[in-house]
Amino acid sequence: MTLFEELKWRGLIKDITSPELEEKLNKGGLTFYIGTDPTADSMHIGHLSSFLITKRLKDAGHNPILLVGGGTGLIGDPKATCERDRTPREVIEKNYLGLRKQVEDIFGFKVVNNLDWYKDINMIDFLRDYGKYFTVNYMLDKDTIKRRLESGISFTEFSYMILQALDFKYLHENYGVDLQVAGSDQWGNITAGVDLIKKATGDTVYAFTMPLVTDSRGVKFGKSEGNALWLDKNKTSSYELYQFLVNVEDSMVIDYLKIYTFLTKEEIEKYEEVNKNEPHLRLAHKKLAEEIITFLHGHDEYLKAVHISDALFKGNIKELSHDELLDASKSMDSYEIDTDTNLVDLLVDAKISSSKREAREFITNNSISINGDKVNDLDFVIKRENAIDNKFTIIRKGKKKYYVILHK
Ligand code: 629
Repeated sequence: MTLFEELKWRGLIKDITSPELEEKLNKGGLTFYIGTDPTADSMHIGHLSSFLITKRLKDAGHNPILLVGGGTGLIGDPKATCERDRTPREVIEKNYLGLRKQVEDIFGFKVVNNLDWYKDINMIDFLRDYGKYFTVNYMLDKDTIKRRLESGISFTEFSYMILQALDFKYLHENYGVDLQVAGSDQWGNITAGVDLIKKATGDTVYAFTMPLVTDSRGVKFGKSEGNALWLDKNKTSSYELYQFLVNVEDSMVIDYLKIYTFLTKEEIEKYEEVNKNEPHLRLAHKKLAEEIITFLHGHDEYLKAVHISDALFKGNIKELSHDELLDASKSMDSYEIDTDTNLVDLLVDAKISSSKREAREFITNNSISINGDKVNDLDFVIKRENAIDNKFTIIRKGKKKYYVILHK
């Protein structure tokens, strides 16, 4: 398979600016970039599918540049729905530093900051030297802008595409960038750059976008969880990531192996076979988790996530270290208490049981464990002095359900 055929097979090509791009991608040697704005100090799982393309293209002989938008982050890429709040400069700067470090740590490729070339452009020069290349009609015709005319869009966010176009031109002229890649939501911003470069320099540059990754109901990958799945393991532990990944839909797991791993076509087809014949083994799911967690945080983090998962499955929380318990507790429903509390009352207050009668039933038939020990005493009291680290008590109900009680 050529690189382009492989990207197609993996479902990683949505739109391309020109058919010539296929041959150029297969030949290698293109300098390309992908950008992200510092809307937070970490990327989340939704960024991963598109950012992994940098390694795929690098491995195929292309030259990656990663951009973190210290400048565009101050303006805000218009969302389809509504105007963004204006984030304070110091927050953008903090996010920029966190994001830049993460991007360098995970991918190790050259990182540039578009504030470096924006900060020297004054407004008159910007309007004269760049504004002139964009007609308002052209800008109004972009899908994201069209969608926002109803709810209203500020001149600030309306101008954003000019900045991203300016980036592409700057990187083309100063770093020889001939290709920009991104997720499908970026098509308007990217083509603005392709058109600007054609108009201003006569050069032809290229772009392709990747599809938005969703589950079978069209919900963005990772968004079905209550909280975001961050690529920073201090925000989302490897165990939380593991839990999410081993529980993705059977019907989607092979597509995710194509999108999120570097397994070969032959390897993935083997997992497809196993997933069809023995789905209960969840080997494809575990491999997805192993590949993503190992890529992001190293194999030891994956092994730690498996160890936590196995211990909780067997109910042996005593074998977990303090850190492992902390990680595990982040995936559990939690409930706070500020005094020592009778177990029956707590089970009802924390909605672990629907009534005192049910709570008593659970306790009497040995369905409740406290910090790994079975408890069948109806007068049992949950006390801070017996809590792990004086801070939390882990309650297990039946075989699989865990709750963490936080002692305030
Ligand atoms: C200046 C800024 C550039 C090029 C790109 C950018 C950022 C771009 C954007 N991207 C999204 C983001 O920052 O907003 N305007 O969160 C995000 N991107 C990765 C993928 C994406 C996209 O970081 O392209 O589709 C998510 O997968 O939404 O010169």
